[in-house]
Amino acid sequence: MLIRRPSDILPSEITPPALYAQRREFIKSGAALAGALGFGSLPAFAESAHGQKLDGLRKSALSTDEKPTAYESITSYGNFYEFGPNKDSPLKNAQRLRTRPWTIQIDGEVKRPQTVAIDDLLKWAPLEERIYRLRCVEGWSMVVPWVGFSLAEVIRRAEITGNAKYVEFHSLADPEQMPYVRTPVLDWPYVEGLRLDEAMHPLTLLAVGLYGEVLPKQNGAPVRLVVPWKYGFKSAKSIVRIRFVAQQPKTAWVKSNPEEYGFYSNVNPEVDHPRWSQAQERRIGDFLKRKTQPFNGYAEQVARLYTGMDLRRNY
Ligand SMILES: Nc1nc2c(c(=O)[nH]1)N[C@H]1C(S)=C(S)[C@@H](COP(=O)(O)O)O[C@H]1N2
Ligand SMILES: [Mo]
Repeated sequence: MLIRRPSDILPSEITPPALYAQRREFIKSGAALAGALGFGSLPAFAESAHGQKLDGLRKSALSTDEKPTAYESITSYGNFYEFGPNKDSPLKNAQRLRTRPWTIQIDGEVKRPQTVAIDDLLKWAPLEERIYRLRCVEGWSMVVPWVGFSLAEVIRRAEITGNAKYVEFHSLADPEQMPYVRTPVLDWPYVEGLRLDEAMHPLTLLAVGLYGEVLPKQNGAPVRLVVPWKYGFKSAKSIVRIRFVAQQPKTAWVKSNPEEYGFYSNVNPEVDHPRWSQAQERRIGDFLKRKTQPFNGYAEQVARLYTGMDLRRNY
């Protein structure tokens, strides 16, 4: 079996997905069908399946007013290397992921390490809909109506010690459920990290849904990170551990190729990837490319986190 490393895939090979006619109408009819079959009152946080509504969502003032990318595109085109190297591998292969029972270990520099069941974690804060831009390091972007709450809520409950300076996020790495964890694409588990102030920023989201529904497995069910001003790979999927640490984490991408992927990975049109420019991006569903914005358009909210830092060196 020939497995290409993600870093060997050229941006010229990345094609936008087909345009789909069915959009939200499809979601609505799916929910109506579930209702007609008597599943209308499914517990909101059961295993993900299309049509499972999340109720009582607040609208967030942090949302962009741009038009969300089609549901079918968001859920069929993405990266989740535990399930394979192609853009449609996650959709095809992630359906075998079991998202219940699911626990998240919260440990490291905390006063009281704990293991929280996902359904308990979900009660820690009210769920919001947050529409964010997502910019992949490969040069494509989407607008995603996520559902979740600020990671800051978890940090507040975690009772961190004064030594906590960074946060690590570990994705599940179970070869029984994730076939490509047997292959050396990355040094598993997928580990990402943030500086504590980045993690505390109100924009930093723990997502448990999209388009008003339970998060699809291919998008990182049951819980994933979303850091909208950074390249997509910072947003770890299917998280099983949140660890507070004193030293800058060694992330899976930095370990695999430090020349190409830095710890910060803030979206920056002025700093090229070694093998391609980052000046432009293709919004999925659009034909023409558009200019990439510093910090993915979130500069006003986050640029102050990096005052005095050389963002060419700290890419
Ligand atoms: N565990 C894990 N998380 C991951 C990835 C991955 O391969 N494994 N890919 C990242 C990349 S490169 C991107 S662009 C986003 C894509 O997520 P989405 O398809 O849900 O938008 O997930 C990120 N999170
Ligand atoms: Mo990405």
